Amino acid sequence: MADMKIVMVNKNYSSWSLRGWLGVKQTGAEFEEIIFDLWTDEFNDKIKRYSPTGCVPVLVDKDIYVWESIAILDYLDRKFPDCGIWPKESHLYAHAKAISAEMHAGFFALRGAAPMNLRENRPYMDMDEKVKKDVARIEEIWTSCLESLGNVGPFLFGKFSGADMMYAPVVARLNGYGIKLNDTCMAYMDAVLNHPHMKEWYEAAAKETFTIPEDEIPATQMVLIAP
Ligand SMILES: N[C@@H](CCC(=O)N[C@@H](CS)C(=O)NCC(=O)O)C(=O)O
Repeated sequence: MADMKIVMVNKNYSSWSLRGWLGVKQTGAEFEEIIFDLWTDEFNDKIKRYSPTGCVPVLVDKDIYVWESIAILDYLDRKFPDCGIWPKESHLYAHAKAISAEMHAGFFALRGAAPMNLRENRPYMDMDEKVKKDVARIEEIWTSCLESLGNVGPFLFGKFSGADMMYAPVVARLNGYGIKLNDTCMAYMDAVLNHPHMKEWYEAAAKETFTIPEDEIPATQMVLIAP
């Protein structure tokens, strides 16, 4: 039996689960997936065994429990220092952690207006000012990493890192809602969507049948309006 387990909810919808899973996957170590259907009685009954917050993802490494996606990435980087979750150079590490913290603690307008739903691709509708502001900041973050930090791409810090893991669900949202960015960012989104771990996640999501009605906005009614 694998020492590490990652507790998650449905791959189609769970942006936070995706971040933790990409981290554990990058280690190359064996791990087990425990997946619940979000907000079902079973989830509500069992999640507290793993998570003091009642939220996923949670990484269980024997008797160590790590909740919060960014803490999971830090824990894995410390346990597997060669797997490259965070860049080693101090200035790149600082930049990667800062933009990841921005994602972890922000972009509420985009998150609220455009729930992750990997099975659906919707036509672009419209964005209100708050969503536009979030998208503009994301474009600025990605462009500055890809063009000004001197890396060779295709990812934010060269190789696929914790920063890409934190932004991978954003890539999925922008792609799914048809939101276009500059050419540099579009090429970056393409690289993320074609990363083998992302493809594996998308394939698994496509096989899920559980639905969350709130995240199944009919395309005809969809307007990106911030909460
Ligand atoms: N800040 C947390 C967010 C975790 C989160 O909100 N997870 C959602 C699933 S995507 C969840 O567990 N929701 C359950 C609930 O709110 O009851 C992290 O980074 O891990």
